[in-house]
Amino acid sequence: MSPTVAIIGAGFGGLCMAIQLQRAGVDSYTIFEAGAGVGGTWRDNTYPGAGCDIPSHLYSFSFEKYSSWTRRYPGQQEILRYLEMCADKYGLRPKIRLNTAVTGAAFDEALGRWRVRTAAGEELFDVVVSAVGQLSRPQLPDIPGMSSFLGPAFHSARWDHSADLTGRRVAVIGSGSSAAQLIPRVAEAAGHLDVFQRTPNWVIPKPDATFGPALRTAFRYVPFLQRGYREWIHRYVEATLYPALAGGWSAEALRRHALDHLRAQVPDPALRAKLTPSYPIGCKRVVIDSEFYPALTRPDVDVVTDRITRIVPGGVETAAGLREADVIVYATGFQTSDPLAPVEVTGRGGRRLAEAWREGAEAYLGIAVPGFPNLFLLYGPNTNLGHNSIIFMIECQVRYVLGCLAHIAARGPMEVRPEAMAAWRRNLDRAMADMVWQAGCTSWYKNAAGRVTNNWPATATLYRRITRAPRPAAFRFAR
Ligand code: N01
Repeated sequence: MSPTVAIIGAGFGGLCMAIQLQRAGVDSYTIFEAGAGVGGTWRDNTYPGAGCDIPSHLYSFSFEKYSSWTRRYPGQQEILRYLEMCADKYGLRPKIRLNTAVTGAAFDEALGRWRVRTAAGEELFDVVVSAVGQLSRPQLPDIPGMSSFLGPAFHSARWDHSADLTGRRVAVIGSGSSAAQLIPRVAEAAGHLDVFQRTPNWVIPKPDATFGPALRTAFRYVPFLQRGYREWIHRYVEATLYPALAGGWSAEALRRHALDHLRAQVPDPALRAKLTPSYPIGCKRVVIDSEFYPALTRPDVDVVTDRITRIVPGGVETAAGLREADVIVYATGFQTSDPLAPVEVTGRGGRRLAEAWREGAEAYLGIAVPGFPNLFLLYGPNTNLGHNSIIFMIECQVRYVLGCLAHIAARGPMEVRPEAMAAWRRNLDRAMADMVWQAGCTSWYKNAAGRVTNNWPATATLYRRITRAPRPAAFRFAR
């Protein structure tokens, strides 16, 4: 009999897991989704200009080609439509419990099963698959006086669409990927925009283009065109972008590309100086956008680099004085060091996952954690990419979990051995030593202790190879 599976989250990861179970003829699963719809991050991030800086054909499932992409880089609504189409096409809807947050998951050693807790009570499952993502919990900053602000103030991932920005003075705090996407749209609407930049980011152009009807028809009907195009982009980023992050030959080329982009788009040398990063390119996530710099050169936009001291009822106070604002947007990123934190996960011996991860989140292959049998993580620790599509990694992980389910069906609960975890950690540390993320910058890739707990330090192609199938020697089985 197939193991029963609780999937937490109905974003890309959870839907991928469910689709592949469905395709394998397994329907003994339930998807628990805290929100009111499918789509995860693409349901939550509705800020103006939200979209993906990875090409559409790469940022989608390899097994579910889509001829309807209207542009090279998809917008948020288009990605959400794609995910909704997938949920419908594979008949997942009846298996998804919306508005149902998992609050706890405890491994019952006597039963060899997980007790999954929601507001409705407790249910037993053989397996838990976490698909909560790494960027699902907004991080508001800790600036004194935030609650005193009189106007609308919200996080980029919780956009308040009732706030009218037309002609208003808007403050955007933060200048990462989300800020870069929303600033051009906010600048168009606002009377004046202050962008509070603490650290400049490296920015490279996004060569976006629409796919006209002829090209879309070709994608639909020409055999292997989509597959070939996708494979070409995959190989291109693996061969050029990845080496740039690993201290390779292309780092300097990428840096020059970014500086050329800055020079071409920002004529004012004083503004250019403000926007020029002082850390190696790739240390923080590179922003891929062609509209960000032009927005910053507008006469009604200021880039403010003075330190923010507090928020006051009428605006943002900096070390250089008050900047008045009617609306504040916090584009300040996400809580990323323990993505499963809202769920109290308890493994063998009553050990809490938060406790096991006290020094930093880690998992064998980013998927399995010693002491937590039959718990599998999608987009888990050290599987984020700085150069390729996370959907590729998720598909590798789902394939691996399917392999684990076959073992569990035959041999009962499986748990990764601490020795396998230790060997994995050593390999990871060795590979990480070459990566640019370690260089002198802060980023969401690292935890508070400065350890890179989010990123994968090798190519996505290598990850696919090592996750092809579970190695039984790395696990302990119940029988
Ligand atoms: O968040 P971030 P994001 N005072 O953490 C600043 C993915 N993504 O939402 O750099 C002042 O990158 C902070 O400053 P600093 C992508 O992987 C993908 O923009 O810490 N400023 C920084 O500028 C991305 O990396 C797409 O000095 C404060 C900003 O806020 C990830 O999501 C699109 C502050 C936070 O930047 C997160 O991006 C969008 C404070 N107290 C996002 N606290 C795609 O296209 C923070 N900041 C796929």
